[in-house]
Amino acid sequence: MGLLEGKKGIIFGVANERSIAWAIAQALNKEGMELAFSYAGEALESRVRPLAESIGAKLVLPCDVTDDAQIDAVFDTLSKEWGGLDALVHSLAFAKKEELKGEFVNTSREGFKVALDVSAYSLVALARRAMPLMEGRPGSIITLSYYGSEKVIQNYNVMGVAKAALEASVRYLAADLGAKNIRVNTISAGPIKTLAAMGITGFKSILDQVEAKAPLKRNVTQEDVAKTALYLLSDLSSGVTGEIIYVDAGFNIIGF
Ligand code: NAD
Ligand code: IMJ
Repeated sequence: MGLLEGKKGIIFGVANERSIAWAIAQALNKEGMELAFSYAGEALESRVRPLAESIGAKLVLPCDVTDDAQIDAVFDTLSKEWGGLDALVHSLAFAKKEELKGEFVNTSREGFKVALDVSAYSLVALARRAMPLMEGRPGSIITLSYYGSEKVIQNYNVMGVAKAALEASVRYLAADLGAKNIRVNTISAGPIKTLAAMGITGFKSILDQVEAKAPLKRNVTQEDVAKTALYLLSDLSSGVTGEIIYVDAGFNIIGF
């Protein structure tokens, strides 16, 4: 019997087969969890639906996280179809392309607002709706962060500030939701070649530096991240909440 047999989870953030969220979905499904998926915008439905169907998922729902009505609709459907929820995966981020180059000091007011809204506030919005469905299950919520929240990384700019807000939100949410036996944690992943890393100036050089400096002398894969997600979303991590777990081949512990 799988670790997650009889449990139900929703995955936000699959764009294609390279998405970290897709690797997490496969790992959860392998352990018996029934999954629902959301997609951001019609263009992505044709990518997400076949992936979801390949693992027998029936609920594939539209959800742009900047739209409260779409978020409400997702949780209404979950409430009607499932009547409860055990796991939520928040694996999404967005900043305008022009904000991810040049100097952070030039971040526009609108660029700051968009990055923080999509990449950080969305976790709060989703957690609040998940709460009544998870109450007494116990529940587990995870999100994905990056080291640029704590150290300055070239071109990451306003996304670094958004990830800092995301990580702080995880701690405040963990404090609020703990009494309901809902845990909230972050995985801080090393760089991985996904859609969110495409066209980023200097990305290859960052991968090379991780390989050279990280204790494990390699980069991490989506599967490395998915295995830690499985731990955080299962009873194996029953005593862990409000944490940042690094899946970065150890890169963050190295000074110079
Ligand atoms: P990805 O492009 O596959 O996933 C990003 C997802 O964000 C996409 O599915 C996209 O549809 C979604 N998204 C963007 N705007 C949205 C909106 N308004 N509403 C709903 N969804 C929206 O890339 P990924 O690398 O799998 O990224 C997943 C998460 O992992 C992100 O939070 C990212 O910051 C984080 N992360 C990535 C890396 C990396 O190097 N790839 C490293 C550490 C953390
Ligand atoms: C993204 C930008 C700059 C440097 C970066 C990254 N490094 C890494 C990433 C070093 C690892 C990937 N990452 C951790 C992200 O969180 C990416 C978020 C992202 C990516 C894009 C690209 C396309 C776009 N907007 C984006 N918004 C957020 O238009």
